[in-house]
Amino acid sequence: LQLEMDLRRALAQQEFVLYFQPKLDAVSGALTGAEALIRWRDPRHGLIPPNRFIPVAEEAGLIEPIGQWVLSEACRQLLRWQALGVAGLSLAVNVSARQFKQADFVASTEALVRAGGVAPALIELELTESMLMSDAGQTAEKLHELKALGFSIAIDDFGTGFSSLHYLRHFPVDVLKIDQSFVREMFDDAAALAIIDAVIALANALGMGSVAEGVETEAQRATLREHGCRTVQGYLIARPMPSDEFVGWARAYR
Ligand code: G
Ligand code: G
Ligand code: MN
Ligand code: NA
Repeated sequence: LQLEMDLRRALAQQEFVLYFQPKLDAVSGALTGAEALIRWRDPRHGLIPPNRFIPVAEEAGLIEPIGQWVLSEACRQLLRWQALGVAGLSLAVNVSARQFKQADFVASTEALVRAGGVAPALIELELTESMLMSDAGQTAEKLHELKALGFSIAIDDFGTGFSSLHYLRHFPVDVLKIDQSFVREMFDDAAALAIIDAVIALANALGMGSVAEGVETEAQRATLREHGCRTVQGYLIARPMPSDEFVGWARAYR
């Protein structure tokens, strides 16, 4: 309850901040985009990671306003980057299950991005498998509406939820994000590498993009590239960082 009150205050006092982690084209190495990851700068406890407060925010009904803040702030930062010469990037934003379930999710997302002055094509919405599996009818409709508006749809942590390959045929998915647990174990567990291989093949065959997360070593990156993975993200390239640091990083990288 204390945490819930603190979260309300955090929202009111603008204590949330977005960090950004770069995503690279696995073949050319070009910087193609970033993932926005929320943190809470608590005046007493310092920087708090999302795993510690997103579940509470969901329980407390605070995830909608937080999700809306994330989208607005993501748009604001993307425009800033463009003004600072770091242009042509797409920005991935994590969406929580409860946020996506809201009846007005599509309308409110469109309104926020429009108000933010950003083309929906530059925003990639990261959804999880479990979100897509519950209430498949509603989900399909929402995804098609988001697609029609120009948003890009990624399935986050792919392979860790209750997947049905069925939905890959019926939902307009653009990108599969290979969960970092597979990447972490790719050289220790033959099954992990086999699954990575299968997911990349699936994405390529269906005309979808593939992102490997949690890439920490050159060996992982090289193997992912050899297996046809399109995009890489992880500490090897850079840790998630505040916006200004991201701009500096992007300039130095180019
Ligand atoms: O950044 P970090 O690795 O600590 O993120 C941990 C988890 O928090 C990840 O599952 C990530 O998807 C989630 N997360 C990060 N930022 C956001 C956000 O803005 N909204 C939601 N709903 N989840 C987020
Ligand atoms: O669930 P989601 O994919 O949104 O969560 C991404 C999380 O993974 C973030 O909390 C981010 O900080 C973390 N992360 C990003 N790159 C790496 C990495 O290379 N290694 C590890 N261990 N975690 C990472
Ligand atoms: Mn994510
Ligand atoms: Na993930």
